[in-house]
Amino acid sequence: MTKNPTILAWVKEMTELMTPDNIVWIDGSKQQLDALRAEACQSGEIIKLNEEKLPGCYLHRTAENDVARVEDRTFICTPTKEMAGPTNNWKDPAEAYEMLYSIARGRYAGRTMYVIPYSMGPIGSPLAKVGIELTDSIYVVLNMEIMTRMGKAVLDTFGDESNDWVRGLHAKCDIDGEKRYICHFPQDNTIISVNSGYGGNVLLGKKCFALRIASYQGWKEEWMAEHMLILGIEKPDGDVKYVCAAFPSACGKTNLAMLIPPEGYQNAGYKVWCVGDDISWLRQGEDGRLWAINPENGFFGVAPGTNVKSNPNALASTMSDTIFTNVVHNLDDNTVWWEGLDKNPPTNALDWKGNPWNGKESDQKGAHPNSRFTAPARNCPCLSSKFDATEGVPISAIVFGGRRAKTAPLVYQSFDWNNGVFVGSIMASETTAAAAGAVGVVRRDPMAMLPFCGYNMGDYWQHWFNMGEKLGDKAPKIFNVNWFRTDDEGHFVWPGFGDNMRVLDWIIRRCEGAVEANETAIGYVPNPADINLDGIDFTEAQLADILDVSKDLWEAEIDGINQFYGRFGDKLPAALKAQFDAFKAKLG
Ligand code: GTP
Ligand code: SPV
Ligand code: MN
Repeated sequence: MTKNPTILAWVKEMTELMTPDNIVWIDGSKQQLDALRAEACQSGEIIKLNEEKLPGCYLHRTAENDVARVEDRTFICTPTKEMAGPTNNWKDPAEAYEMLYSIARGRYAGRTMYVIPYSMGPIGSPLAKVGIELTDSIYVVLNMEIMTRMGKAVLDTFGDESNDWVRGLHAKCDIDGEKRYICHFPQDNTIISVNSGYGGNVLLGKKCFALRIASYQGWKEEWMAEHMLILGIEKPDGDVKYVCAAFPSACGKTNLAMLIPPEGYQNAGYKVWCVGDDISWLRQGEDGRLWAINPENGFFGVAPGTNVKSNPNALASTMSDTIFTNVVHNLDDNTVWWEGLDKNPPTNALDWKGNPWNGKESDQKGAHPNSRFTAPARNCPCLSSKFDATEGVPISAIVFGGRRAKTAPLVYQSFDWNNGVFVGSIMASETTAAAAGAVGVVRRDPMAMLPFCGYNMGDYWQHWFNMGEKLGDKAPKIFNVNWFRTDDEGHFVWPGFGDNMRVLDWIIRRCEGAVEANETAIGYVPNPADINLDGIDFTEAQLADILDVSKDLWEAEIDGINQFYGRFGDKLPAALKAQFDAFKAKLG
């Protein structure tokens, strides 16, 4: 399928290492994929769902010990530990290769090696990049087909000259949690993943390439790879403003990206368009502005909580050609279910582990909290007409956010770009089920990139400052949001979901200089009267409450920020320290 000597040489080397019985190059044809689906159904790897209700859809169950990303087993393998920085696990590259090869050697024996050429970003876009993933999992092939542009067309466009492509080796081995490693070699454009079959650990185009390797590439090549959704807000006059937003895993990116505006906004002629729900690649355009593409081609979304009210567009996206992972299998009509889909759980069903489950009687959850759907972007009813645009879309605002029961107000705007970098750097959020480990613990997660930055985060922050300098007065405005403030009983105060449009509206008006705001120590906070509350049962007093900036709570952050920054030693950018000092002074 290719004559590119660098690709052929690596595939040959890996073939000798892994000793597969067969080699199949994925050309992306329907015929080839249909045959693979049939084979995976036959082996039980996937289950064909009700063709009338869910055409082209399948169910897959991972091993019980393999249901989320494993941050403690994820490594950045750079020549020195300092290059990976204090927030990454590090291994010496030579030692890592030796360890990984000893785990993986010969492990394709008796199996087929699938060679998947894929493009992150529209094929041939100047912002796109190519990868090759080797895998012994048909589930991975079928997911990559949804999540990326893949197959022969990628190699045809890539040609025979370039060596600028990312090598990805995945082997299921024994799904042994003790020997599970997700390793990145930024200097070699290489990713190796062993002993997992779960999403973010094995769909190597996603977090491994499009964030960990790409963030390093972006640093070297003056662009940015970020854990950000991209959406377009169309105003009644037809003008569309694009916003990127970085929230940690399972903190609302997919939901915001596919938001349906409240009725009042719809009647006035507002629309929201989805460009991406998880990852943005951003580059300065010829006009000096920051432009973004979504490198992905599908959505690997959190299933629980997705329903006709919370996210009808996401639900619609899963109605055909979708792979469901670790959800409930409804045996009555061969469909799927998850907590929060509706109030009518199936009674004759299998839970995510494949055990008999009666949703009316069981006190156990049927779907895993990190169960997911893999749905093609083309299915999304609000997909932006710019989804395939090779130049991307121009970004007006960047929004950071996380899960904070207290402290962070519903929304605030940074004083300027550099202050926005500070705002992103001190982000903190309660952990979720998207990664193995405790849930609900507040941790620092700068720019929602803590688990995804492929180099020293001190250098990463400096890169943000440098980008801001390049962008000058064309830089997007930077905001922070928090949908997750709780009352004394622990209930979310803000209705969220579609009503987040009210906050986006304020953000856009701020970008246009159309509305005043209150200056506080942390940034500009809205006057409650400037957030449109028409049509919801939510008072200005309630709003004032979640817009409150408490001096005590923010003072309580200082120690944590100090400690966190202290870990970076002299890698902490001077500009960030200056921002921190200014913040403390303003807080008084
Ligand atoms: P990843 O795919 O892991 O990166 O997650 P994500 O950031 O795309 O999160 P997603 O949109 O899938 O939302 C995760 C969870 O947050 C779901 O259970 C949602 O129901 C919930 N959620 C999303 N938006 C809101 C909101 O505005 N308010 C509240 N209270 N919950 C929300
Ligand atoms: C996340 O955890 O941020 C995800 C899911 O988007 S995974 O692909 O597993 O990383
Ligand atoms: Mn994500």
